[in-house]
Amino acid sequence: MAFLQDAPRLAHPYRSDPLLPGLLDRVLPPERRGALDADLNALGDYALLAFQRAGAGTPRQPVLAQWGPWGERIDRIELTPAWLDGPRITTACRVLSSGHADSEHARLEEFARVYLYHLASEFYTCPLAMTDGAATALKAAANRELMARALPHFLSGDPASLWLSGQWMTETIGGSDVSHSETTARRDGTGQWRLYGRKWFSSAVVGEAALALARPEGAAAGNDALALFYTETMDGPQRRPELVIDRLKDKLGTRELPTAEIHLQGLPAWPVGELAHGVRQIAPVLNITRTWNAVCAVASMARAIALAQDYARRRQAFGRPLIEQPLHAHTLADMHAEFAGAFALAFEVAHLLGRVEHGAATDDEAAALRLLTPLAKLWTGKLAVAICSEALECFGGAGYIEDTGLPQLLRDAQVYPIWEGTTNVLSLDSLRAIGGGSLGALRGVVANWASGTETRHAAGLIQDTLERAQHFVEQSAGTPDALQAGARGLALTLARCAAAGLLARQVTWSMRGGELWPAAALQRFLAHGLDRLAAPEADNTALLLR
Ligand code: MFK
Repeated sequence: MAFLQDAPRLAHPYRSDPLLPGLLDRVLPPERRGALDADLNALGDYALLAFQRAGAGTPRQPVLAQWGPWGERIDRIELTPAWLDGPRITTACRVLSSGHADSEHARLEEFARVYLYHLASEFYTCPLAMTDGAATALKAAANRELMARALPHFLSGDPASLWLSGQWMTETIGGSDVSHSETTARRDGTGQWRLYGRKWFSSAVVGEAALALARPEGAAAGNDALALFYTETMDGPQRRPELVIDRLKDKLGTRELPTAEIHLQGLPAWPVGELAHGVRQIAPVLNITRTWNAVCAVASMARAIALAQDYARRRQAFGRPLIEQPLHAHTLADMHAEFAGAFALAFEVAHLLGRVEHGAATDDEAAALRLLTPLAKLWTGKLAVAICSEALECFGGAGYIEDTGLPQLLRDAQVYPIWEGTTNVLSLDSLRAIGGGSLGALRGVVANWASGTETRHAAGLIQDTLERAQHFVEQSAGTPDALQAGARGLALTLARCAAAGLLARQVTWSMRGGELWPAAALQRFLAHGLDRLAAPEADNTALLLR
């Protein structure tokens, strides 16, 4: 019998996770920590089941049926099994509702669930993220009527009454720049607002509600005049006829997620707040979904590394297992160190979000969160692609073969740096936050994380790098183009400094338990460098873009 290679096996994603249980043990009060275990174990079990199911069957994709047998318009989407499981798993394990519980730890507990559920859910987490964002935006707008109507559904504990919400911003004319949006809102004879237009990327078209940007009829041009509307898509069991699904997108990855192009032909809608400044009103959705994006990106990294490491123990080459080959082991360790930093940053943002929402954070922490959110999103998005790509390489040719399931990790990861704002748009959002005074707050918060006596060297490096970042901002203040050109380098530098500060805090925490990995992760992370600043004097862009 010819040699047959063992496939990589997945250990229990919760009980075997190298980072999550330890973080929760450290930061949650014992009674909350204990109460969380049942849901996290169940989500880990489900993730294992989904992994086995994916290995055993042919991948399925959603299918849009636009017409019924007698010629009627139906726009029905057949979903994959994981998507059909979605409402039951979400409600049984309180994936969404836990984040809105009355505790400063609620968001951390929510995102621990998201981390475990994400890959098994086949990106059902995407509409969950938007639903979470919509719930948060309705609360921020203090729109009591819409809150009373929608929140019991968005945060439902019953799969039969769970509603998903979309977030309809992007149009053919723009996704990053929404100022020329063409969707209009008009009142009908009864005074009811109705939406008319075309939305170009709708990832929750199977949902029952949506938040949509539209220009009230007669309003001025430009972004300030856009308003935010809440709308519902169903009339009992039927999709409303004023919502037409044109087609599903043919995407590089996230293929189980039915992303649609839609037309709105008079869909009834209600203003969320004032009939202007819709971008400001939808900003809470953006910040929530960007946090989901960061946590889901680290979930992809965790899966890629877990499989690559398991395989390295099973695969022999040149006389010994890959894990004993120094260069291969070194490569895996590099991946681990970056992942540890990314995990720490994504979960700190999640925890801080809950602490800010419940008034348990300092003013500096609240201001830092505004900056840390885009930083976490943009850095983890890029890193997920790099780590998934490196992980595929760890399997050699097998990593490039579809039915191993491995290429999907990379195809899916490519979405993280794109949706919810590209790396460059998020870098510009970081400048927006810095313009609001967040950098000083971030520096204070990071210095506090790295203030342990065992991490003085790291603290010094972080502080020097942050000093250079601040200098870059001050030096470029009078030249907006130079500031913008350097925004990505600045953002990556700040993200790495924040992650290093959190790894330093982990070293301090580990002193009592005698754990050695945090110091190793910090050392390796620092060796990869913190500074990604672009030197303005070295800018030769114009010469290259001839
Ligand atoms: C599995 C993981 C889950 C992920 C879910 C994935 C869902 C996928 C589907 C999508 O991709 S949906 C499309 C997502 N689209 C975006 O993320 C849009 C990307 N573009 C931006 O983010 C632009 O920066 C933006 C549209 C916000 C620019 O709009 P404007 O109107 O030119 O911005 P402007 O004038 O600077 O800001 C307007 C107001 O919003 C300002 O407040 P004020 O009116 O009080 O001055 C800003 O401060 C505020 N603002 C903007 N971004 C903010 C924010 N406030 C807080 N946080 C932010 N991030």
